[in-house]
Amino acid sequence: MGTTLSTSRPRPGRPRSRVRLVTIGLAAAILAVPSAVAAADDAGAPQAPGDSLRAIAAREGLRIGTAVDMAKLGTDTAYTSVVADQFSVVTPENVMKWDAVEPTRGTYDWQAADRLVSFAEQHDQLVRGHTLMWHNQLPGWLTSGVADGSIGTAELRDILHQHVTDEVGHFRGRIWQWDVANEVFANSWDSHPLADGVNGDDFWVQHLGEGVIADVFRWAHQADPKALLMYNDYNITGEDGTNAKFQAVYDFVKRLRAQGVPIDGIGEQGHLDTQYGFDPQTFQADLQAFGDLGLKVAVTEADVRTFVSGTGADEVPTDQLAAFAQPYEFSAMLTGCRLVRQCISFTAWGVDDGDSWIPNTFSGEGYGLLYDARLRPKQAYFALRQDLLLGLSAHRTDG
Ligand code: 9MR
Repeated sequence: MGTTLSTSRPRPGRPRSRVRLVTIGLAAAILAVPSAVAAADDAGAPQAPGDSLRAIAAREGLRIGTAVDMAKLGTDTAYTSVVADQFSVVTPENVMKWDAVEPTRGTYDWQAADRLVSFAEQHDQLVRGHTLMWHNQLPGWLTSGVADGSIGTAELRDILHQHVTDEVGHFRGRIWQWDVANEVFANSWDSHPLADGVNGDDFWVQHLGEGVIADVFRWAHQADPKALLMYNDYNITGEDGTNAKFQAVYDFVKRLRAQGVPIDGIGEQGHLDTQYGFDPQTFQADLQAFGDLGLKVAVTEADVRTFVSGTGADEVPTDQLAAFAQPYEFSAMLTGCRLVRQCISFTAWGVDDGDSWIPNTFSGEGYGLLYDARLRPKQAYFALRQDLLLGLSAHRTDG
């Protein structure tokens, strides 16, 4: 299982002298690197500003990420600068999904995805590949073929195998983490959970049986033995208030590991909503439990939504306290990740509130991300930056 591209994180409790050096180094970096994308270091790679999220987090070996909208990257200059300056790992929000890469059967379109991977390489960023087996955003030719019976079970399995082999193979050596299987476990509201908690109504499970979950990991591993292979889902760190989904995923991946299935990590998506409770202790404990299985963990799609009035950059939380809950929950998720040594990256699901899936899915809600629609950093952004800085200066009274 792959480790070449992975970062290893220091355990909490670093030697004092190193912390002091790091703090001084950071101060120097903040003064020395005023602007980002335009500046280039000796190796030719553009440098991020010293006070950016990515620069501060790099000092503790953590990658900070964002989902990227390829309709904006490279065309919207301000957006592109934020992606380059602030983040050290990127996830394609949509362009690696099956409907995007193979809209017509047998004809691949890698253009947008290739462009993101090249951008990442030019900006010293890693890439989270998203996603290989998911019930959503499947090409029409596939879903209609299954629905009308022209694609039978054996052929469907071959098609999935080919898809995983071709996509992972296409990007071989250039993807840090792959979200291999996405959202196959049942939530409390799903109607047909299987005995082990897998969602019996999931498209792939329904048609190919739950054994396919282990198979996609095996196929992905064959195609790129060095990529970190992740299972990615939401509500798997107690957000549903019961921890039942966590337990099901935990038991399942423990069995997969015991069977030698090449799964390297768990992606906790981190889609929170201020109207529901959030328990940072459970969040951290669940991430730690996955880590203790020998898995890496990552927060892969963080956002914290709330009810809003106004639109665009004038969007404000309707409940004044939600304006505090939003940065708090972001901060608590980052802290939970940082306290778990196996947590290798923390990714927000988009850059700004003007470009988020939230308002399209949850009527009346928004305000979920780190930047507003005019790309001004919000309190959540500053909270994360303060948290990261505090980590560097935590021992400053020592000397
Ligand atoms: O953010 C994505 C949005 O643009 C798409 O329309 C949507 C389609 O299902 O998928 C969104 O991303 C999802 C991600 O791929 C998997 N986890 C949930 C995310 C939000 O729906």
